[in-house]
Order: sequence, then C-alpha cells, then structure tokens
Amino acid sequence: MILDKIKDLLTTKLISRRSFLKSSAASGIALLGLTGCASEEEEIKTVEVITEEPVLKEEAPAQTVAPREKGTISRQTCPRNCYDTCSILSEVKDGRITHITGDPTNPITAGGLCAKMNHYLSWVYHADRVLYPMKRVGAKGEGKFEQITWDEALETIATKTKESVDKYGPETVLKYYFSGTLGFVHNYGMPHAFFNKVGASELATTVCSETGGATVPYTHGKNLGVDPEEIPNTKLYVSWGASEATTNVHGVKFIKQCKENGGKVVVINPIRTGVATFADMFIQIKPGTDGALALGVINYIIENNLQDQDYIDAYTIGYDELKTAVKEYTLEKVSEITGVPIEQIETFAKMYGEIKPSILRTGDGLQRNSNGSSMVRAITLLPPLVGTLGAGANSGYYYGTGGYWAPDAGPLTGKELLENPNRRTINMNELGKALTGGLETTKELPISTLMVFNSNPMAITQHGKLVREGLAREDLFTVVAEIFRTDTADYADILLPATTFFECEDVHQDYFGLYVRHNSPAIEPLGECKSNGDIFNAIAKKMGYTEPIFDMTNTEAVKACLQSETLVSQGITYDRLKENGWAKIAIDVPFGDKKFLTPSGKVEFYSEKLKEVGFHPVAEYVPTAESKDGSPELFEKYPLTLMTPHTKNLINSQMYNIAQIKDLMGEPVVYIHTDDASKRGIVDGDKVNVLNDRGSIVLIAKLTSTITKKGTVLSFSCPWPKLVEGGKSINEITSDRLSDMAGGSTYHTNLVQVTK
Ligand SMILES: Nc1nc2c(c(=O)[nH]1)N[C@H]1C(S)=C(S)[C@@H](COP(=O)(O)OP(=O)(O)OC[C@H]3O[C@@H](n4cnc5c(=O)[nH]c(N)nc54)[C@H](O)[C@@H]3O)O[C@H]1N2
Ligand SMILES: Nc1nc2c(c(=O)[nH]1)N[C@H]1C(S)=C(S)[C@@H](COP(=O)(O)OP(=O)(O)OC[C@H]3O[C@@H](n4cnc5c(=O)[nH]c(N)nc54)[C@H](O)[C@@H]3O)O[C@H]1N2
Ligand code: SF4
Ligand SMILES: [Mo]
Repeated sequence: MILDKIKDLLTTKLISRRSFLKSSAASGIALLGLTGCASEEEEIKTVEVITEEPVLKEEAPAQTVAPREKGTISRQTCPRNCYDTCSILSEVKDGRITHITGDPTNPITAGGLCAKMNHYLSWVYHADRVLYPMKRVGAKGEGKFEQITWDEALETIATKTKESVDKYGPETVLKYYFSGTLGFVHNYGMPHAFFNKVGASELATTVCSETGGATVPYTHGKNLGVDPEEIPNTKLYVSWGASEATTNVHGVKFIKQCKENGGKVVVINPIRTGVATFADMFIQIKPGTDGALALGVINYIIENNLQDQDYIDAYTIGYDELKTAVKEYTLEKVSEITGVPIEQIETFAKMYGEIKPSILRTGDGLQRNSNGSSMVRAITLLPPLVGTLGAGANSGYYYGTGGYWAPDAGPLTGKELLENPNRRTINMNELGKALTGGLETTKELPISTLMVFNSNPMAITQHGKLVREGLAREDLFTVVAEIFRTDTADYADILLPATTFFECEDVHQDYFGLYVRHNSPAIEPLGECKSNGDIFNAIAKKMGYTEPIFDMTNTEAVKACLQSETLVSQGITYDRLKENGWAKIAIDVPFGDKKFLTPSGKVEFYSEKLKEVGFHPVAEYVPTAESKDGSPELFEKYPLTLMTPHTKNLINSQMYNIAQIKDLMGEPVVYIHTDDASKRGIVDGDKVNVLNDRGSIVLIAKLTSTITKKGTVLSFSCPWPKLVEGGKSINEITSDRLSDMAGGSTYHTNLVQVTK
C-alpha cells in the first residue's frame, strides 16, 4: 500500500523535476518551492525496508512549475554537519524567502536537498526562533526568560567573564561548540579570537570522527580519501560501518551507478542500512568486532596468495610481522567472534582479493566505539595488502575528504593573542564530568563561565545526567547563542539570538566531495539576531579588547579564509566563488606517487609509533569495553548492546522541533529483535525502559528480525529531551568513556537492559 503511494508520488515528482530542469535550462534559474528533491528517491526506496523509519509526507502537492513572478535569487550552502554540504538556491520576495531548492548544476547536490531540509523554510520562520537577547528569570532549566537589550546582555557577559578571569583565572572560562553550522567563519574561525584573547580553556573537539582520523595516518601516513565521484568507476565498493542512505543521501546515486556499471557492493554493518538493501552482499556483523573480521580477511588473502606481492615489496614495511599477527584469526575463530558465517567471510575475502579496482570506505559510526582505533587500524591494512591504495583515482580507501580542506580559518582565530599556549584542554565528550568536578583538573579549578554556540549538549552529549547536573550548578554562569530554545538554552543565564545561514555570509567545504562553497545571505537577520562571528566580536569589544581582529566583518573573514595556498594556486577567488556558489578542488590521485608520510615513507603494516602509544604494532582484535568479552560482569546485568546512530529525519538534534518532522517521527523507538523481545514479554508498540547504570529512558519497542540481530538494540540520536516523554532522550544512557585513540566518543559502546 504505502509503496504504491510512494511510487505514485515519485513518478509525479520525477516528471515535474524533469520539466523543471528543462524549464530552468530555458529560463536561467527557476525555483521549485519546497518539494523539489532528487535524493528522496534513494531515501524513499530504502527507508521502508531498512530503518523502518517513516517516510516524510509531502507537505504540498507536487508542483507544476506555473509561470509566476520571479524574486531575487541568491546562493547558499547547507551548513549542517552532513557529508553532502548541498548548494542551495533561494528566492526572496519582499524580504522573505519564498522558495528554496538544491543547485541543479552541482554534481553532488544535483538539484535536490534532502527530505528533512526541504523543511528549511519552516525552520527559518519558526515561531519559536530566538530573536532577541534574553536573561533567565526562572530556575535553571525551567526555560523562563525575559527580553533584554543587546547592551545589557553584553554588559552582563563582560562583567561575569571578567569576574571569572580575575577571581579564578582565565582557564575557568570554557567554550563548548561543535557543528550547528560547519562554516569556516562562524564555526572554526571568528568566535575563537575572543576565547584566545581571554585565555580560556581549550576544547578538544573529538566527538565525531577523531578516532579514525588519528588512526589512518599510522598506516597510510595521511588520511587522503579518493574523490567519491569516482565510486561509479570502481568495480567493488565496500561500505564498512557507514550509513550512506541516511547520512549521505547524495552519495547513494554514485553507489547505484557503480552497480549499474557492473560493480559489486558490499555492506558490513550490524544494522541493515539503506545500501544493504541493494548490495550484493550484506555482512551483518556483531558490533565492535570488525577488527577480528578484517584480520581474518587478511589471513585468508595471504593463505590463498591473493595479496599483491609486488606492491607489498615495493611500498610497504612489516609484511612478515603482519603474516604472523593474523595467523591466529582463522575463519572459525573470526566467525565465532563476529557472528558472520564462515562462507560469507571466505566469499568476501576472495572478492576483496580479486576484484580491482576497489574502494573501501569506513564510516564514522564504526570508530565511535571504545576499540574504534583498533578496528580502523585493522581495516586500513586491507587496501595496501591488495595493492589498491594509490593505484588510480577510482581505487583505494575513503574516510572522508577532510585531508584536502582548503579554506583556512587560521587567520580568523587570533592565535597570536593567546598568552598561555599550555592552557588546559577539556575533552568535549566529558562535559558532564568536567562540569561536576569529575575530572582531576576541574575538581581543582572548576569551570565558572560556560559559553555554548553551535551545539546542543543537553541533547547530543553523553551521560546526560551529569550534563544536566553540571548546567544546573548555581555557581556556573552560562551563555548560550542559539537559533532555538533548546534544552541547553533553558539553562542559559544569558541567551543570545543567532542568525541562520540564510542571514549571514560564510564559506564551506564538503567532507564528502571536493567542493568549496560560498554562502551569501538571502535575507537580513531576523529580529536582533547576529552571526556567531559578530556575537563574539561584540562581546570582545565590551570586554575592552581593541585588537583590529575584533573589527573584522563576515565578508572580510570569508576573504581571509580563501587566501590559502591551494585556493590561490587553483584560481579559486572570492568573486568566482560568490558568483558560482561553489568550485571543485583539483587533486592528484591520492598516493599516486606512492609517497606515504609515515616514518619509513612506506605503508606500515608494522608501526613502531603505534607500539609507542600502547597499541599492537600490527593490529589485534580488542573487545569493546561494554560487551560479553570486554566486561562479563556488566554483561550479566545488561545483556544487550545499544547502538545509537544518526537518523534520516534529523541532523544530530537539529530539526526535532519542526512540527512536521516531530509528528512524522513520533515518540522515539528502540528496535529490538523479536527473540529478545519475546524473552522479555515485550510486544511491538510497548512502552519500555531502556536502562543501565547511567540512567533509564522510556522508548517505544519496535520489533524486528532483520534490522538488527539478536543481542543488539538500536535507537536513533538525538531527540530533544524536553520534547520526549519523561524528559530524557538517548544520550541520557550513552557512555562518556573515551575511545582508544585521540579521546574520541563511544556512542555505540553501551550495554543496556530493556524492560517492559
Ligand atoms: N540524516 C542525517 N545525516 C547526518 C547526520 C544526522 O544526524 N542525520 N549526522 C552527520 C554527522 S555529525 C556525521 S559524523 C555523519 C556520520 O555518518 P555515518 O558515518 O554514515 O553515520 P553514523 O550514523 O554515525 O554511523 C554509521 C554506521 O556505523 C555503524 N556502526 C556502529 N558501530 C559499528 C561497528 O562496530 N561495526 C560496524 N561495521 N558498523 C558500526 C552504524 O550501524 C551506522 O550504520 O553523518 C552526518 N549526516
Ligand atoms: N547518541 C549519539 N549522540 C551523538 C551522536 C551519535 O551518533 N549518537 N553523534 C555525535 C556527533 S557525530 C556529532 S557531530 C554531534 C553533533 O553535536 P552538535 O553539533 O551539538 O549537534 P546539533 O544538533 O547540530 O546542534 C547544534 C546546535 O546549534 C544550533 N545552531 C545551528 N546553526 C547555528 C548558528 O549558526 N549559530 C549558533 N549559535 N547556533 C546554531 C542548532 O540550533 C543546534 O541546537 O552529536 C553527537 N551525538
Ligand atoms: S542536511 Fe545534508 S543532504 Fe540535507 S540539505 Fe543539508 S547538506 Fe544536503
Ligand atoms: Mo559528527
């Protein structure tokens, strides 16, 4: 039934999209309103089967591009923390945005946004936008505020910050930010000059992909991914711990093209993802055991002489040690650890040894485990073993394209203003502990002023109970710059109104593809909103800081970011970028020169450096810290592994307050295998408690026999706590343990019990 409806819908949509493309070619640019969406096709097809998340209903009937008066068109970039970084065209009439659509000329965006961001106009013009500075008048967390002037807000912030600095020292001031926008100006750039001048504690921004990012260089020397637009041209695409149809919707078309061109697709994931539904092979692995699988595959390849010996002899070191290290990972043993049938391991190993070129992609989800680095290390040994690393543009390894980021936010951050380069660093994954004296350093020197921008820690940060207790501290002065009254904003002493990207200028670069993108403001700031850069400049001035950097405008900041060597040498100028909205960075074949920036200059199957930092110099299987093998006692009490990946309907916590999306998602669910459910007397739709020693939350049970295997439960991140029953959401019970490298997050390393 629902499928038929979707098909109907899709046909109408595709037809209207085609006519749009035709008409847009004829008339320059025509805009689609809210319904234009190329990538929905992938999402719609995959949703029903895979994640069983409901499909977004159409808001308006499919458009029939009627002739109408045109408004002013400008170009934006979707600044969300999303691989795709879509280029947007918006139309403004009488100072109001009337239509938005994806740029049809950009190869990745290809004319459509995603299902969630088709609701952008409901987001920009939401009745609950924070439009004026406010001060708290109720209890912390209660969400009672009163409008004040900017002058009063700035005066209060400056006075309180000075008090913190004078009484307790500058390091008692802490910034907390991550990815509300990923603009070089308003996230990585301008705000930091203020904190450097203050000498505030540094924040280790390791919540997302640091563990993997820190690991890859031990093997390859540098993390240089292939251009994902080459995926259609490869013969084997391996999706290892990624969920493209959810988190990278515009990437799915390249994977489909790979198949259409005769290539094979393999998915390795504990969860049946969107891509798994059309993959040639789906390896539904036990979470946290991928290291064992990779080592078993290596062992099989070597035993069957499928390795590329010429490549190994010329460009690698440590092959003998590798051979020895993987010997114990027999098919039987690996099958036992991973829950993957022996025949499947064999077939995959044979495919990976024989089919070339191939691209092996690791997602971010995989490395958000206590053994994330150990797993990623083992996987990175595979491409050089079969000689695909550096063999061609369509060959090798992919863990994002961050290694090529060209704009440089450095000149905006005022590093030269920092007096104490050894100031303390707080790991953002430990915010709860940091605020409640749970870290040695904050026990001695508590945080007294917290300034949050571009983040919603009450929803996204682990071990929510501690974060809440910390934010509720009466002796903590909290400033939050926000677009909405999030749970975090409710704890602010001063709440500042931030602009959306439709209201300010910035520059971006994808972490999926190789595009630098400009963001022009489409409209004037609503109410008294200011961009993050302008907010922190205003605070700096009120503090009495007179350095010229605090006079920098958004446009000057964008221009400064574009002065990098790569951009200048490739002729990517401000004017060109602004005119076209985006430009592609040219790269050489990653590792085409077979130069690897490791100590030996070769791929290191054996790494002395890895040994120095306490790891197996080759690789080994390490169970996760919360698992049957890693913590048998805890497992007795909490026998289910909880995974908490991203959902197609949100960007982390963003969009959960948009009525259409909230209604569509309903109350948050936990997917549980039918066997695990029946053992507990749970039926589909039951309200259940999901709990561990960190806390307990209420979710709706959704029974499945395909999405997850027995023993694994799944609940998506990150609903707003105050908008769900019980006032607590998923991160109430996730672990704030740090990963095995670079202090990364471990959102998937959780043992829980589920009770009716
Ligand atoms: N719609 C949507 N898109 C997003 C986001 C969002 O919230 N919503 N968030 C954005 C952000 S911040 C990021 S970092 C990216 C992340 O993008 P991805 O890396 O694709 O996504 P994740 O959802 O973090 O996790 C990917 C997969 O890792 C799997 N995984 C977890 N543990 C293991 C394991 O032990 N072994 C294996 N093999 N797989 C495992 C999960 O099942 C999940 O399918 O997506 C971005 N895009
Ligand atoms: N359980 C679980 N939790 C997770 C994850 C997971 O996989 N599982 N993933 C983690 C990952 S990978 C990430 S990256 C983090 C993301 O963590 P965050 O970056 O904190 O996530 P967002 O929900 O995007 O919150 C950003 C906030 O910034 C606000 N905002 C947006 N634009 C602007 C702006 O221009 N200015 C200002 N001042 N504010 C703005 C938004 O309204 C929103 O409230 O979440 C992490 N949390
Ligand atoms: S969230 Fe991602 S897919 Fe959706 S519009 Fe933004 S960049 Fe594109
Ligand atoms: Mo992330």
